[in-house]
Amino acid sequence: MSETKRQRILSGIQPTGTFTLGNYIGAVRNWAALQDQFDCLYMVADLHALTVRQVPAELRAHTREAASMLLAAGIDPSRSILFVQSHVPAHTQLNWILCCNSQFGELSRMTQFKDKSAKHPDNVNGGLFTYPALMAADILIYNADLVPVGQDQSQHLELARNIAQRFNSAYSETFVLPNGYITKEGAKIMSLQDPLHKMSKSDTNVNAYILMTDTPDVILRKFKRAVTDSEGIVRADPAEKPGVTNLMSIYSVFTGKDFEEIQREFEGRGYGEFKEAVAETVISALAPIQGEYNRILADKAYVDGILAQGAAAASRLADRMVAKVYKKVGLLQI
Ligand code: AQP
Repeated sequence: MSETKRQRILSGIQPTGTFTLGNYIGAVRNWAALQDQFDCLYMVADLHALTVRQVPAELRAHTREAASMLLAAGIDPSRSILFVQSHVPAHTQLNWILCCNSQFGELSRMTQFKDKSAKHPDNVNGGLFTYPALMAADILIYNADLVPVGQDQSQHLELARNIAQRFNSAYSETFVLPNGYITKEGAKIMSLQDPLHKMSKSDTNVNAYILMTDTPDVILRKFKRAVTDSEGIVRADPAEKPGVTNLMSIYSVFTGKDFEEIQREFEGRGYGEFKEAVAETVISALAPIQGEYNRILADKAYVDGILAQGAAAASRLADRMVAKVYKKVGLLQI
């Protein structure tokens, strides 16, 4: 009896700060579940983080913290490959080849490049511009079939497909064309202070986000301060009531209730009570993860051991692909 090969998934997260509730709901929470169905590679994308200026000591700390949080959130190193991007040099080797197969015009059209350039006008660097080629390398180097992405990354995934297709037609079939994997719970969580923008870990306003490590008091306080509107009715309306709708999305994720049920539950009750209920569900959902996280983070040797094992396993796959690509493009093999 022939066994069907499991599809391969690759996903990454930047160690640009402590993960937010947005990172958890939109990405990390789903990663653990995907392990049942797919062969998964999960990467702490430290090289991508460098496209924005980082404090070296903080980047190092955040990288180990990110790995610890992924383990705490259920990534199982005996089933998945968990690694740090810079520990697998093949990513940067393939990146150069893919940069040489990307066009200036297509890279210029990336909205993330435009957004981040506007956000950091003093540091519009080459890495920020060629970021999508490195992201393409991250995916194509493992022949990943599926990439779980939020809407914000779909343009980059499309570009990765275009680069792969261009390479395949110039040099013969080499890369699998990756598809986006949209999880149904992949809600986009918005800033608590400016609900028209997504919740981001690098936001300068600490009240804009809930961190995965925030204490119950801090979580409650941040939700109490969340921007809503003057209507005083808990109902979903993304255009007119983005703040309340965002809180409803968060409540829905952790309670499993849909918007109608939530609306009924809080009928005739004010925003104060609603915000407290949202905070309570988040506090209890995060408590077990926080406990695990603190335990794992304290065991540096364990985390580093997992990352070394992950780097070795990822390198075995990635080095093979780079060797193949170098040969195809005509680099001399000796
Ligand atoms: N607010 C969000 N809601 C849902 N999903 C989100 N993600 C990020 N923010 C939200 C998802 O998290 C994954 C990893 O993201 P990343 O760290 O690689 O970069 P990012 O998307 O730029 O995340 P941040 O928190 O906004 O980081 P900074 O502030 O450094 O730019 C991705 O799958 C993303 O969709």
